[in-house]
Amino acid sequence: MLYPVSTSSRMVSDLSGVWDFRLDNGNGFAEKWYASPLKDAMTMPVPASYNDLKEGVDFRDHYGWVFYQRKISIPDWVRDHQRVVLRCDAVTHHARVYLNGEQICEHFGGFLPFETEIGDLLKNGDNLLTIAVDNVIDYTTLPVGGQSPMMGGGAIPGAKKVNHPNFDFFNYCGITRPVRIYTTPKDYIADVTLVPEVTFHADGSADAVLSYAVQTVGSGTCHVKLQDEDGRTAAEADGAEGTLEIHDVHLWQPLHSYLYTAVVTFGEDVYELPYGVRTVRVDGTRFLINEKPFYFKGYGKHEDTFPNGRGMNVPMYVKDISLMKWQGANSFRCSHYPYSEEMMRLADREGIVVIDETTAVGVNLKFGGGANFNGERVSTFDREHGVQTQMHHRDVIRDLIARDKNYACVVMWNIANEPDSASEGAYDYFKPLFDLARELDPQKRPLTLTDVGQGAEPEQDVASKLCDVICLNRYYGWYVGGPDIDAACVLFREELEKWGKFGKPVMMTEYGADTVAGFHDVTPVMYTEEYQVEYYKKNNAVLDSFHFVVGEQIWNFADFATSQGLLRVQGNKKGLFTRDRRPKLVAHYFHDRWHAIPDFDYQKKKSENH
Ligand code: BDP
Repeated sequence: MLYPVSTSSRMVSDLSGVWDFRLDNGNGFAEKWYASPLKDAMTMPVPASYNDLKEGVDFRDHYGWVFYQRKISIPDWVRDHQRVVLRCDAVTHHARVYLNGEQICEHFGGFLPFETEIGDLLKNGDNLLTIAVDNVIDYTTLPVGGQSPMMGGGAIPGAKKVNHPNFDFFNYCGITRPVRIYTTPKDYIADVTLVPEVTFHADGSADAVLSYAVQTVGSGTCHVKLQDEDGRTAAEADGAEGTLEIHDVHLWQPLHSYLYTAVVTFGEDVYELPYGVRTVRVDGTRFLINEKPFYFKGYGKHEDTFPNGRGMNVPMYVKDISLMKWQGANSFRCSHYPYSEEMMRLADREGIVVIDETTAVGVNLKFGGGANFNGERVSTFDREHGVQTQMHHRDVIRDLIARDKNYACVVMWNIANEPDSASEGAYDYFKPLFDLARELDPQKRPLTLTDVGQGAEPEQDVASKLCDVICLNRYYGWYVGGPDIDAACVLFREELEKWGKFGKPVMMTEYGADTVAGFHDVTPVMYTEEYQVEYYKKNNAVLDSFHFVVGEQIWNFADFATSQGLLRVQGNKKGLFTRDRRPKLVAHYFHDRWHAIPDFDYQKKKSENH
């Protein structure tokens, strides 16, 4: 799906601003709140999660539907000549959209865009747009909601109805990313796909052939021109499919971005797509970007700021990438859901390498006793009682790849975070999903799932069979063995040795320790800033001794909000930075470490040292 841009043939009208808002009291649909102006409406900004924007626990933890509303109008002359599309970038988790009281579309899943044509439905003058949003998560949704609290013990009699996330981040919801109206000519470009093939020469130069496909609707002729950053034409071709040959191509490199612009025309329609040329593949235990062995230095992140919640926060995206560069990082993972398109475009532009992730978090009913608490033992993939997410999981993979397939920054797809990957039924659940992703990605990027282990042998874990890169989330010295980090690291080393036997690259996609900023001790005790430094020094010493380890992404870039529980001190405190981006002691440790680790060839250096 194309990101909406203004060009000489297309207009974008952003509906960001203050909308009318009301929490459902159970009667919203029966009383047709979507059909007339909301009574007693509150104010609510779009885009943003609503949870932290008004006071009180009942508001923050509201369970169920809410209604957003505003007026929209489009000039007649635009509607006469152009196609008019309403696009929602993300509505968490389930949306019903109404125009003048009629439902015009519905969407499941809170982190990917959807759109619908409204040109023929609009009246002259004002039109009433209502978006009803449901935040309920359960065994059929991604992310998965449990039947009892994951973090805080069992539900008690009389407890009020709330969501029980089977994941460790606050269930922020609402219209979290922009809602826009955009126009195109009636005959239009529906999609553009570019796939690079690069020939590398001994002198360091390279030539590229880009295969392109333009999906169109209506009639017209198609032309594609590739401009370099100075606006010069690097290649051009006619037709809806073909190739573009770039002699002496300027490659997109980690931290050295270079974006061409593909200017696609079809009849009257013009679409412009920024596009970086690079290759990515796995070769034995190496992860190659532009044929050079890359070492991931970076983070698992969250879209989480105050008071936006998970709402788009472009200044913070820019700040975060600036902090990453300060620290010597080169990558992050979109844990645990697709990030906003603004962030993806920024990462492309800043040269930050991204592991792109689906919303499949919590596909694991074993967590902390988790959803099968209270004596109930349900296996995750039990056909009758377990999760019922596979169909939706397919949709998410399809829509994620459709949205992000052209980004150079995306080098790997993560199919799920910490699923119950060693249990019965896991292979039957995941094999078709991996097959689907391999089929749909035009660039055939590597695939992974971030693995939680739970004591199973690697052979029993579908990660060893299906993943191109073994990605491990491990907490040796925190959940496992803390505070005896040394003893825990012996186990860590033994486990890594086992994963190394598969001849695949291995990387850490999570490791960390909760640390409350300002807690200090000469003796590094748990939760102090000193402990976090010790934890990482010792874990990193283990990583540095294995040549097949291709990266370290720490957990987490910054402290973040989550469900309440005995292990969570006003949020998850594993950040290298606080929630407002102040560095903890460990941020300086990683600054020094990562500036000393090259982006490429670190594995070779490690082999030489051992
Ligand atoms: C992992 C999860 C992550 C959590 C983290 C933690 O992938 O979402 O926040 O552990 O416990 O299990 O901090």
